[in-house]
Amino acid sequence: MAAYVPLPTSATGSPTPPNQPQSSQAPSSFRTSRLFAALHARTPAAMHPLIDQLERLLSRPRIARFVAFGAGALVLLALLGLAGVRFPSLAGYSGGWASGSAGDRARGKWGSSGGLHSWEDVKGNAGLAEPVLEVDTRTGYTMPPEVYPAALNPFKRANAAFVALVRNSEREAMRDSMRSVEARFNKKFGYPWVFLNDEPFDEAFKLGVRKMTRSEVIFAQIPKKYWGYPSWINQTHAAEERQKMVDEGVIYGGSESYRHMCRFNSGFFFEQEVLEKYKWYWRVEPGVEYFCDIDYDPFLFMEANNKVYGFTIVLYEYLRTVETLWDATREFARLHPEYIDPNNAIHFLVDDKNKGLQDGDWNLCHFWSNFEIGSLDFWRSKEYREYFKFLDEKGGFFYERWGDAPVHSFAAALFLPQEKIHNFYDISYRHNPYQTCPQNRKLFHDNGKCECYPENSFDTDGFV
Ligand SMILES: Nc1nc2c(ncn2[C@@H]2O[C@H](COP(=O)(O)OP(=O)(O)O)[C@@H](O)[C@H]2O)c(=O)[nH]1
Ligand SMILES: [Mg+2]
Repeated sequence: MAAYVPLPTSATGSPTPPNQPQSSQAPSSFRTSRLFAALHARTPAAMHPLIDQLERLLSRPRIARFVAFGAGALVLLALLGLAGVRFPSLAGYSGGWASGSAGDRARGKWGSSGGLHSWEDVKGNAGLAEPVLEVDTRTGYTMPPEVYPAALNPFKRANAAFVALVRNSEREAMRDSMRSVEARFNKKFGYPWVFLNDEPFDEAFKLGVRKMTRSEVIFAQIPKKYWGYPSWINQTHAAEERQKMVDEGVIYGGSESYRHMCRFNSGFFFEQEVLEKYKWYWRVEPGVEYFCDIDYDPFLFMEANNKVYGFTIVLYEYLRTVETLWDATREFARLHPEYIDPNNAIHFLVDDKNKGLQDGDWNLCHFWSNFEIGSLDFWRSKEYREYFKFLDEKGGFFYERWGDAPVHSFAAALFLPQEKIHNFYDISYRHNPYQTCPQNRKLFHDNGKCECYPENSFDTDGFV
């Protein structure tokens, strides 16, 4: 049992502790023996044999060197940490903040491609900043910072807006759409909302939709010239044709306002003064729903990939409503063959691979235009304006019930090279009665990104 030895006040002149093996390592042994003497002094007697054992071990030169090296490495790591050098976390997420792409850094610890977002990460708080606490002068509480994702999103935004043509009576359905869009996407990006209406928006509508977003909200009434019968339309004939459709049970067959709406969406929405400053739009209708988180900016995607028109759902048109639209389009193409892109998407419209626009039958396929992400400049182009004017003069918006969906689809499929049209397969979208849901479980479902069933997707269900 080692006897009590008082702690030396300096290295020189201090007594030699007992049990100190005399070896060539005298200086370091001497330092360790002082340490062990101190340990003896501060620990209960029951622990002393253990301490002695440790001391004997450390007195062996190889073990001493090993321990010294380990301790040195630990001190170095601690110093680097203090200097602000960050190491990738060992907690299991990939793409630490100190390395990887800009996207990896922006996604931070939540954006791991491996999908390991464990609470352990949070407990570890690796790489996270100390919150700036501020006293709320109203309540007196010290508040952690508010986290509004759009304000933290460091990336540039596109010149874009949501556009919704909507009636006052659709307020609640519009609010539902906004809730979904905001939660899945816009909370992180903060794009403005533009609401259009042929009538003045009432206060309840304005208040109701403003409550659904922190983004800018703009309301505009559509001037009368965009929502009414043009001079060349024979309204008696139009009424007779509507009546026929009513008798045949055609959906919206008797509706005048539906026809004004389709004509407006075909030819005029992109001309509205409130939209002049924007380059991109995302169309949102009341009552639609999104089921997947949209974590990237689709507008920037469109820009980066040179896209012009984006869709989610393709379906067949109701032939009775568009009986002469295909022929009118062919006639326009004969007048302006220079507007038809050589690499167009004609085989989206014509099944027979040996036939083209002039000799092929339209398969009735069209992009369902209640969802669109697109370039406003495409609709503002000379080709499209002339095409719309040509169609408008035919009168089919009123004598039949031409929809903006087939009109937009023909223009996109014929005037654009097909690679400028994009299927947003990753944007899970519902407009009654159809919806899409991405199929890849690993990318979209096993990681909490989507809330839909891949088997309940229009792509796989087919059209009935
Ligand atoms: N302001 C206004 N919006 C309309 C009118 N009719 C339809 N809409 C809007 O136009 C879009 C398409 O109409 P909707 O009734 O959804 O047609 P569906 O999707 O073809 O069944 C929706 O955004 C409607 O809110 C109208 O008379 N006035
Ligand atoms: Mg609709």
